[in-house]
Amino acid sequence: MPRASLFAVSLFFLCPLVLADTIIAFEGFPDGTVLAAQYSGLIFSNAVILSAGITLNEFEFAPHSGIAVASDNGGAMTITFASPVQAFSGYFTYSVPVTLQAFDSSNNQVATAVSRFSSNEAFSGVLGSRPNELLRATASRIARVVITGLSGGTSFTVDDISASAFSPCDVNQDAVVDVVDVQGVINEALGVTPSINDLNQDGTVNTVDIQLVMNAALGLGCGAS
Ligand SMILES: [Ca+2]
Ligand SMILES: [Ca+2]
Ligand SMILES: [Ca+2]
Repeated sequence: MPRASLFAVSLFFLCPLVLADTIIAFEGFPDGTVLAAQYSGLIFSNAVILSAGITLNEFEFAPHSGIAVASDNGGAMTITFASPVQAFSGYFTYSVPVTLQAFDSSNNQVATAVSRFSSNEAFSGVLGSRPNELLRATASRIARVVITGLSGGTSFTVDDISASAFSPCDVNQDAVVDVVDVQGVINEALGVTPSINDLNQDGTVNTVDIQLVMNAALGLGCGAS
């Protein structure tokens, strides 16, 4: 077997899932803070911080982390992402069924998830339920998620939300950095395809960028700047 093929095979088996995760625990804000653009890369609407011992009934709506959560405030909670993400999740405690919808930038629904129970508070939740159910939506390009409980809000809490953006080294944006991405950036360096993935931002796609993707494909992380 030629050396090039052997190398390709080893890259294939090593390919890790390389995602840039943003996790938000909602800690550190005063109780009652209305969320908007406090977290970089995300814009919230209809979301408010509730803290244990103040406005949060933590005995029913136990935080998944710390003392604070976000709650739907006045209507369905919406989170818009500055750059598309390919997964969104959060831990939900609810007094009515909750629907998580994900939309792309053209407003097409690309994923949906529905709570398992009609309610899951610690004491009042239906039999068999527990607080902090993980709801998750995955799609290739999520621009926005809408989380709906009661139309007027104040019907669920969410904590420890996670949004996974594409790694800059994931050239073809399929959520895996592997030999296909290495080949993609090689083609750009050779001028076969347009030079898009200038990962170190030095104005040209060349061996330095190829090396960055190769390192990422080998599980060494994406050192893109
Ligand atoms: Ca928390
Ligand atoms: Ca890829
Ligand atoms: Ca470069």
